[in-house]
Amino acid sequence: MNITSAEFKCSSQKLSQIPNDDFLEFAFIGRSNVGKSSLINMLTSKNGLAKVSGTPGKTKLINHFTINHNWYIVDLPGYGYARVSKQARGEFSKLILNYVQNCDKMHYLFVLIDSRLEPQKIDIEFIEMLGNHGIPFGIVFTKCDKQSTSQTHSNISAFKKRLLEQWEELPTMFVTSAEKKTGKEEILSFIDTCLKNC
Ligand SMILES: Nc1nc2c(ncn2[C@@H]2O[C@H](COP(=O)(O)OP(=O)(O)O)[C@@H](O)[C@H]2O)c(=O)[nH]1
Ligand SMILES: [Mg+2]
Repeated sequence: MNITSAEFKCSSQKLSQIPNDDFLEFAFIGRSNVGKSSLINMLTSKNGLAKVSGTPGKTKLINHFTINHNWYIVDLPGYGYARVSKQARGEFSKLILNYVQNCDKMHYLFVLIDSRLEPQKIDIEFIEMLGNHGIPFGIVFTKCDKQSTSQTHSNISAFKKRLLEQWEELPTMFVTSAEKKTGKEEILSFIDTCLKNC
């Protein structure tokens, strides 16, 4: 699929404010600074579409972008940007939970994971919550240009191993670099297939 048109639609601070139409939503989420805005810009080939920031935790709203006049990319707020206490972990913001658990228009959720890191508790807990609620999701490993391919593969293997401790099946996975445009075709053709099967 080619993205020929990508436009900012709106920012919402509540589920009741999101667009009331029948465009399907493909949402992106992850820890702050994981590379969400960069990935959205890379997928849409539009550099200033989502704001890229070196300072984590800035976006607290749900941002909708209209793609090809018939579906949405949804940029969700990052989770886990504060150095929160152990107890606070796993308590994702109400806005995030409300959207991912209750938005019927959300067709698929891409969970971004920094490919440089060993499995992070907060990501594992988020994925566990998704699995428990039967939310359709895939995993996008980001920033793979920042290390060798073998290091990326070894980190992804560790992540898979961690998931298999809890789940029998692994979700769909993508390996990406916003810098090198790695994974663009794979994600866009995946979305294309979803749209065609609806
Ligand atoms: N080298 C490299 N840097 C990246 C990549 N994706 C994001 N970054 C950098 O990581 C930082 C956070 O990116 P951003 O897209 O704002 O993350 P967000 O908070 O998840 O939206 C920025 O300094 C980006 O330039 C990538 O694929 N490769
Ligand atoms: Mg961002």
